Amino acid sequence: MTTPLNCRNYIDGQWLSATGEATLESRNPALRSEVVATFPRSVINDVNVAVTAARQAYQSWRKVPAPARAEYVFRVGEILLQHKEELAQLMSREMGKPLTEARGDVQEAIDCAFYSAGEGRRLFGQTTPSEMPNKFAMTVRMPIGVCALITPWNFPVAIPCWKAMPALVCGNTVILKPAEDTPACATKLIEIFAEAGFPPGVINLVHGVGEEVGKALVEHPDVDLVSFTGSSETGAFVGATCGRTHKRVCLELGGKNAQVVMEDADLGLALDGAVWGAFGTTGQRCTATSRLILHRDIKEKFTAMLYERTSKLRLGPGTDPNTDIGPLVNELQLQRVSKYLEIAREEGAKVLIGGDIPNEGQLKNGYFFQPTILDEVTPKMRVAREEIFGPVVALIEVSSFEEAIAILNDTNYGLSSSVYTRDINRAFAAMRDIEAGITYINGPTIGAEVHLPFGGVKHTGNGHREAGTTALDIFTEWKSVYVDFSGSLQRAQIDNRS
Ligand code: UN1
Repeated sequence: MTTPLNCRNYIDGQWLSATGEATLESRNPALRSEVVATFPRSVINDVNVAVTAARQAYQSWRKVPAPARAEYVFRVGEILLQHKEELAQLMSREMGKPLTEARGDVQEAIDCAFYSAGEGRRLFGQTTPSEMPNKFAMTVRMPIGVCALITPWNFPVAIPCWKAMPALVCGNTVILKPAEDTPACATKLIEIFAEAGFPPGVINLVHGVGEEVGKALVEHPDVDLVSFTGSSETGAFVGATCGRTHKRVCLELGGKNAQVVMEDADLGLALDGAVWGAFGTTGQRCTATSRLILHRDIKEKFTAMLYERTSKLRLGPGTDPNTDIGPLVNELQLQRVSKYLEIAREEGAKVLIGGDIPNEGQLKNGYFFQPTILDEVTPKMRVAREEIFGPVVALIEVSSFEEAIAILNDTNYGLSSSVYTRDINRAFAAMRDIEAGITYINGPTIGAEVHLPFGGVKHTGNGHREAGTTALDIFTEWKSVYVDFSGSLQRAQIDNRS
């Protein structure tokens, strides 16, 4: 066992202890006895100090030319590359995902760094003719100000970077409030930002509890923007508070993503996608495949294939290279998933495989849950409607393509979706008719790339899209600029009309 990392806040370019004495700890979810890190339970005063620093820094940061701002972000990407393995190992220990996936998480942050840095030399606005002679019209993007980024534990490096990198390139300053489960990942990440040499106050880190630090940030009058990824319940609070206090708010919330497998699909391919989509990251992705909508002609065969593959998945610590499925992140998640299994049984779903906490050997030391297939699920059951965030997939049988799409859409959420078919007409109809922010054809519901918009419809979000160039729309305001070089007053809509 290694000595726990002693995490501190990073405010105004300095590593600081929090105002209060209280500390919290993160533990290895595969081995509860192992404390990975201790971190401060910050209080409102710490938030206030961070906001003051970020506000102060904003005044000069916004004037640094965007290409120069982007060079800092580029440097973060270069340093991340050097620390990729170390960060992946830490992530695997702190939140449990298998090493290959942890490396992917860091890689997503690296991709985001290089992609966002390129925007420093674009940040395009428009020029457009004026309706008046001798008058010039254009649009420019302006930063918003102080951004509070409240991030989850499931992508503890990638998600803070998705938010922070475009925010910084756009000229904002940032306060990161990371999830309580992954303070060490956040601390190591911010060490890398610090090494990249950002001026003091441009990027800040405040550890603590969501109900305290997160809430204080959301309510703080000097925070201009909140970007939150997490549950729909907390998202509703964040959205309502930001509405009341006139803050810009970007919400990335839950999902109840489905993969459709039609009777004409390549079943081997669909199987690979289903197993990866449902059980990758132990189902703890907002893009995870939570429902498998299967055409009745292939349902029996496909279910047998899925059963067989699922039975071979190896549970274990993420740090073990032989592990397919790591633990859930904490006790609460374990209880939540267990509770949904109770609900599934009460509702009459059939547990084909899994459905329990494993009790063999070392698995008892962590928050493991068996990969689970629920059969005979109907679209109205709670397990077909509510986000479980665990290695549980519900099988729903349909008789036609139209029914498949209708059931896929019959949810409050709309993040990711997938259809396996060889029929090009169906593929295009799916792209048109599915109500989701992301649709995959012949690919699983997980695996978004950083240069495309990421986000969803309905209760999944509030209309914003992270990543891609759409991230710039979150972190900037448009300004329309008119330059009249006629030397006289020209009244629009009046002087050019007889
Ligand atoms: C998330 O679960 O919040 O598309 C993000 C994916 C990853 C990102 C998931 N690139 O599955």
